[in-house]
This record gives sequence, C-alpha cells and structure tokens, in this order.
Amino acid sequence: MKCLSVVSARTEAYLKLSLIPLLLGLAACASSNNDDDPTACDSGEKASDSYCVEYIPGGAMAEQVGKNTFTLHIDKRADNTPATGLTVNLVPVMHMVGGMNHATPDEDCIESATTAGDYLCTIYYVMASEMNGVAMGDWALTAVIGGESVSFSPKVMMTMGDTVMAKLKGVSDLIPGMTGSDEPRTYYLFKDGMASTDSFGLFIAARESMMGFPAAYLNQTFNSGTAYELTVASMAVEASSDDGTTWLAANDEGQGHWRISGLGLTAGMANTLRVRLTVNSETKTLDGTGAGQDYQTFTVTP
Ligand SMILES: [Cu+2]
Repeated sequence: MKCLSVVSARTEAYLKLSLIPLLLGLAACASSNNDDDPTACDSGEKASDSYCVEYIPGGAMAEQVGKNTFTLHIDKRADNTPATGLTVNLVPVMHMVGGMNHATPDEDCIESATTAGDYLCTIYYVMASEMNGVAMGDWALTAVIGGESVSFSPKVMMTMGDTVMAKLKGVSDLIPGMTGSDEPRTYYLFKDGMASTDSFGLFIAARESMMGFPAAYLNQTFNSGTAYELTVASMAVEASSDDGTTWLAANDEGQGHWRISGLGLTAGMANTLRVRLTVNSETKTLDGTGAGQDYQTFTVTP
C-alpha cells in the first residue's frame, strides 16, 4: 500500500514528462518495496532476524501482579506466513529502581493447537512496575525464539480486591542471601484462574535465587548442584475455609498447579481462605521462623 501511494503521488509529474520514467519507477518499486519485503514487520510487531512477533494481551486489563496470559503471534519475515513448530521461552527481568535485577515465575509459551503461528504464554508477576504512584522498576520480557529474541516492556499494575499472590517462607529451607548470609526460601502462591464456590486453584513457585523461580511440585529440585540443593520428596498444599478448623488437601495437578475442591464458599462474597504449605515435612511460615504463623490468607470471591 505504501508503494502504491508513492507511485500515485508521483504519477502526475511523470505524466507531464513521459511514460517511460513512470514504467521504470513502477519496476523499481516492485523489486524493492513490495509486501514481501523481508526487512519489514507491521507496526506493533517486534522484529527478530527471522520473525515478526505480535504481543496479544490475554484480556482487556493491563498486565497485573499475579497470573497473566498472553499470545505471541509469530510470522516468518521471509514470506509473511505463520511460523509453526517453534520453541518459545520467556525470560522476564525486572530492573529495579534501586539497581537490583530479578526474574519472576513463568511457564513459557505453548504452540496453539488451533491457530497457526500463535503461542500461548503464561507468566506470574511478583511485583508491580509502580506502587501507589512510586516507581518500583521496569519489566523487560524477552521471548527467546530459537536462537533469536524480541523484547517487550509490560507495565505491571497493582491489583485490588481478591488476593492474587501470597508468600510463605522456609524455616530451615534456605537459599544464599544477598549479603552473604543465608535467607529463607520464599514460596510464591498465585491464584490460578477464577475460583468457584467449590474449588480454588493455585500455582506455586519457589525462589532459588534472584533469577530463579521454578515451579514447586513433587520431585522438583531447587538449587541443583549446590549446597542449597533441595529435592521435593513430599509436598502438601491445604486450605481451610473455616478459620483453620478443618483442612482440605489440594490435588496435585502437576508442574506447580494445585487445586483444592469441596470448599463450600459463598458466591459473590469475599471469603477468607487459609492456605498451608508443607514441603519435606516443614510447614512454611509467614516470617521464616519456626514459631511464625504457618498459613497464608487469601481473599476469594467466587
Ligand atoms: Cu522488583
């Protein structure tokens, strides 16, 4: 389209001269500036050497702390057709105002079974770009496509209302700290989709370093090959909707996903749910001490 408008703008002038330069002009245009131009991606797309990548948000809302889904649509630059069969991994980094960098949990991208060139991605943000008007830092979200990559800069908002993320800490379950001494391993419990009156889903990840937030599930190993190595030999996720009188065990749905059923929550109301996490017989606590509160509280409105 760009090509045609250039030609038509020049047409009047060419007609005043002769037809030959016009034909030459059209020929030059066709060879250097047509729609198959391998150097161009549409506006709104990010370009790598071989691909044009479009970020399609998963909903009407901007990115928020907690679970976010989105689609990457990837076309081949060579012929502008959908690129299929790719491995697409996410590398999120928050560049904090204070100069520190950290990652956040994600589940990479899975090729769509229905739309060629679509890759469905899931990420769980642990921190907002800005809190109460104070800048926290900037997120850089890199999608690694084969040996190539493109980068996005999502603005991650705080959330209101229902709890989207809560943390619990290890007691004797430690990781290397920032200042040389050890610190409790932090477990991140993310609300995993909408709750119903009957069931509530969680995605759970654990910190192994500022850049490592792997999912927590049976037989997962954290800090592999180091003095802090921890293999999850047993893991229990439990919830109580009656202030701790009765606890329901979550079902392990694999790869860090857990679901508690039989809750009997009240529809349209803010219910309070206690969630308890035990890994290798140690129940995690709010403050990482053995005497600390050994559950987290979620506000859940089914
Ligand atoms: Cu941060």
